Amino acid sequence: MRIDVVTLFPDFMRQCASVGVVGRAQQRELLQVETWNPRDFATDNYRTVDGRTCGGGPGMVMLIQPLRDALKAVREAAPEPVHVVYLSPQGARLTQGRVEALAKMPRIALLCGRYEGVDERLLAHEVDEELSIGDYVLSGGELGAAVIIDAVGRLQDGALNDAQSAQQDSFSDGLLDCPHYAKPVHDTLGDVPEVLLSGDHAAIRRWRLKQSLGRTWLRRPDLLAQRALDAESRALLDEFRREHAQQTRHDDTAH
Ligand code: 4HQ
Repeated sequence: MRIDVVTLFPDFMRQCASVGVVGRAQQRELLQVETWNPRDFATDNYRTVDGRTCGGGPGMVMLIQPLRDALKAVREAAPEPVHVVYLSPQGARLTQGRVEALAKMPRIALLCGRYEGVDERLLAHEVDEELSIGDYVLSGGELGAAVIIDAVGRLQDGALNDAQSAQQDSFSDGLLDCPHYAKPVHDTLGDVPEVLLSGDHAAIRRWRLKQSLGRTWLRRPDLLAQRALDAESRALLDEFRREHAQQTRHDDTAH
């Protein structure tokens, strides 16, 4: 897929997309990231891209014209229709579900605002979807765009090797990830759970699913409420809760 980023900081965005799994996806031509600087589309000698907010008060707003011309260039750079995303705290929260939908599109454009944001009329006419990466305020849309490039880039066919398979991810089934261990089996920090050394693959699968269910119940009960559990998962979560209650009682009486 192709991702076009409209940003005042194109070097930063290219750097973000050049490392790790996503950088490799670009080398393998599974992903193409292009940047467009609105400043290159400004028409005055100062290359102005922002103006005072109408109605007064502090702060600047990104002007329609340079952004409209940048997006026109984006649309004309390749034949496929472009799904334009604007990053802002006013957008819908980014979730793995939305990431998966974006990952299936042939082309998306990420519009990064600075200052107080972008003139509302440009958003109304040129933007298909407004997304937020969380309830906090950033100084620009670039980090949100980097989050989307990373999350979407790693889902491209062939970007992950078998060991990294997206199937095994936290959230791929709406649950948190299970704990992971490597050698040494015994360490002053503790021992690796015995079941993981047993070679019993069915038992290991059940243990991992139980841990995922248990941690989701403990840390993110909101995620569990959103999905119906099958009989096996219900039984495993019950087991986890019993063991957790036992553990808690034990901790309370330990001196
Ligand atoms: N901003 N999720 C304000 C964000 C943000 C977020 C980007 C700050 C847009 C104008 N973007 N600018 N949260 O805080 O995506």
